[in-house]
Amino acid sequence: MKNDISTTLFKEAKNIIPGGVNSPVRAFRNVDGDPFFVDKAKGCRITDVDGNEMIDYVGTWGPAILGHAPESVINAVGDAAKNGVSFGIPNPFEVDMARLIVDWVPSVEKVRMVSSGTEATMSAVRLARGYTGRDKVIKFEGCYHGHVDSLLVAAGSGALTHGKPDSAGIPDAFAAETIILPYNDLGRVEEVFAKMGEQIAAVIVESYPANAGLIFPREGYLQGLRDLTTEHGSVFIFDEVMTGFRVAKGGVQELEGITPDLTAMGKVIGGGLPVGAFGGKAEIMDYLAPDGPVYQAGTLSGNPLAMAAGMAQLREMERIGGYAKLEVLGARLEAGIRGILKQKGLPYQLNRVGSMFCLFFTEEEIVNLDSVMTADTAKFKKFFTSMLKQGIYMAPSPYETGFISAAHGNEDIDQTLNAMDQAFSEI
Ligand code: HOZ
Repeated sequence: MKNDISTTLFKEAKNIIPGGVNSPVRAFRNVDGDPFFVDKAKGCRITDVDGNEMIDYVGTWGPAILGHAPESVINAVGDAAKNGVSFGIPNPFEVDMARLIVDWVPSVEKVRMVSSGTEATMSAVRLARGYTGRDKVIKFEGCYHGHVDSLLVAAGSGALTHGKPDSAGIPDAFAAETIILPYNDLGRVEEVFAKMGEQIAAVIVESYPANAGLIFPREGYLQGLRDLTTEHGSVFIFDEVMTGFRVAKGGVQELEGITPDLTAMGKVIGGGLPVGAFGGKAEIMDYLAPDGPVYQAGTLSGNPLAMAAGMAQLREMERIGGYAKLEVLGARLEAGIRGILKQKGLPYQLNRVGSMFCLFFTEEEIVNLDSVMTADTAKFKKFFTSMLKQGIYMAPSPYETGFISAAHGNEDIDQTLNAMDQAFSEI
């Protein structure tokens, strides 16, 4: 792989941008390398500034469900831009988007738009505290809810990748309001509620944790959390920033038949532009200003370009039967990987739902962060490096989830499987 231009850019970037990147997950430190710089991306392929073309499974960390630069999104953004790029005044796109979210996401009766997934979870937690008049929040080890102060403890994603699950800069007093529990252990949650249930404002959980690999809930776990929060008057918050509009139109809550009180959304809903949203029961959402006492705001919230991009992406997914297509592609990739692992006698774990997947270099069943941490990171590094050399871009961390887009085709999946066959032989 040629990398002269990327190397020069990264050298300059390191002098003027901390670590040379605008988000730590983009750094290649965990895979002993330097990031490449992208020139352009179309469909499932990206081309870097040195002319290397790759099949992409990062998909801008989730939003690119139709692949890169889909015509429908480009046209919608272009059309909207002609009428103005930002108003700070209500615009009709916001109402269309709110209507779509309320229609698609089973638990959402009212919704407010924000500009990122972090803002969505942060606002949902504040609202839960304002609504209940309580301070404590339960979160789970390895779950990542964006870089919200009180949630940046025992966090996943880049915080875990770079060895900082408990970030510096979070006052002890903030962290003390967050109760950290292992994922998939309902007994521990019951104990905490029995001891201090009247202090717990909310339980926040990634609907399927996807920032420490991809972990699935045990049978009854999510319903158990739902029942406990109802019993104790706490707000149950589903973080569907990764899974919302990705695993199904209505996210995990549709697949699992769980009704959270509040849902945080982002990624796919913005069509690649900066968007988040949080919504839920009208009774709780009405605690927001200007109707209620909980303040929450944003200059760019409901931005017309972001709304147009998101609407166009979601409507196009509907038009092409995107979710069914992604399931077929995901199943092909899964069957191929399982076939290779079996043939080579490798005991690794693979988790997949629809177009989301993660491979764990361990023989332990993946149920929580402890089991994720048994994976062999040296093997992951070799695997990642081999795949990249063969023109397949996976996230540069063993703790991130892969994404297939509707622009991937059978040939792309098969090319990926051939590369995996080779990579597994090299590690
Ligand atoms: N939430 C993203 C996937 N884990 C990470 C995006 C970022 O931190 O830049």
